[in-house]
Amino acid sequence: MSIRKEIKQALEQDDFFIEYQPKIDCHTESLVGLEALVRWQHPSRGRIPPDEFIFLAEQTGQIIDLGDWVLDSVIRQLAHWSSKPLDPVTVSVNLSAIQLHQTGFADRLETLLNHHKVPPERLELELTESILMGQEEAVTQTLNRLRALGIVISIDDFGTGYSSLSYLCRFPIDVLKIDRSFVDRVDQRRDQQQVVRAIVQLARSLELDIVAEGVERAEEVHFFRDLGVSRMQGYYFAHPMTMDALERQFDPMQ
Ligand code: G
Ligand code: G
Ligand code: MN
Ligand code: NA
Repeated sequence: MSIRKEIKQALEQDDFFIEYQPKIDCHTESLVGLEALVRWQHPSRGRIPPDEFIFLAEQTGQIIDLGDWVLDSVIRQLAHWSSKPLDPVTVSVNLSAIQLHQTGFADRLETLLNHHKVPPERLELELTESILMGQEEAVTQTLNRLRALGIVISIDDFGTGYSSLSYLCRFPIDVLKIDRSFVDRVDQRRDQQQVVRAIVQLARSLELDIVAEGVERAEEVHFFRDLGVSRMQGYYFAHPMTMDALERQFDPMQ
C-alpha cells in the first residue's frame, strides 16, 4: 500500500493517538502544562516513530488532515476537562509549516475553539524557528491573529534554527522552549552554561516565559532552578503518556 493510503486508513481507523507530556513547575512541583505528541500504532508494523510519519505526511500534504485531527482531539480534551475539577492547564500542539501557511488557519482554529467553548488561552502552539522563516508578511499576519485570539505562541527547540534573532521582535511570541541539546549535561559544561545564561537573559528582557526541555537529570533541574527557570519538561519528571495514565498520575480526585 502507498504511504498516502496507509495514512488515510490510519486516520479512518483511529490508529493515531495522542500522548501528553507534562510540563512541571519545579518549585511547586505542580503540573503547569502538557505537550500533545501524536503517535501511530500501525496494525501490522507496530509503532512508527513520529519523526518518520510526520515527514511523510508533509510530503503527501496529509499533514493538514493529520494536524486537524490532532487539534480537534486536543480541543475536545480541553473541553472535557473544563467540566472536571482537574486544574486547567495549557496544552501545546506542534505545528508544521504547511499548517501555519494554510489559508484561513487562524479562522478555522477560532471556529473550532468556539464550537467546543474552549478558552483560546488554554491552547498553545509550538513553532520551530525554521517554520517562521520565509513568507514573513503572511506569517506575521497569522501569528498576530492567533495571538489576538489569546492563543499562546511558543518557539520550540530554541537556539537550534539557522535564523536571525530579529524574528523575536517581529513576531508575537510568548514562550521560549530551550532546546534539549542545551539542557543535556549543562551542569558539566562551562561554555554551554554561558549560552544558556545568555538565552535566559534574552528571554527575560523580552518578557518571554521560559521552558527547559529534555530535562533528564537532577543536576540539570538544579542548574535551571538556580537560574530562576522553574518550568521544565523531560523524562526526569515524566515521559509522554496516554490521557488515562496522566489522569491516574496527576488528578488527585481520582
Ligand atoms: O514524540 P517525539 O515523540 O519523538 O516527537 C518527534 C517529533 O515529532 C518532535 O519534533 C515533535 O515536535 C513532532 N511532533 C509530535 N507530534 C506532532 C504533531 O502533532 N504535529 C507536528 N507537526 N509535529 C509533531
Ligand atoms: O521537537 P519537539 O521538542 O516537539 O520534540 C519533543 C520530543 O522530545 C518528543 O519526541 C519527546 O518524546 C522527546 N522528549 C521529551 N522529553 C525528553 C527527554 O527528557 N529526553 C529526550 N531525549 N527526549 C525527550
Ligand atoms: Mn515541541
Ligand atoms: Na523541542
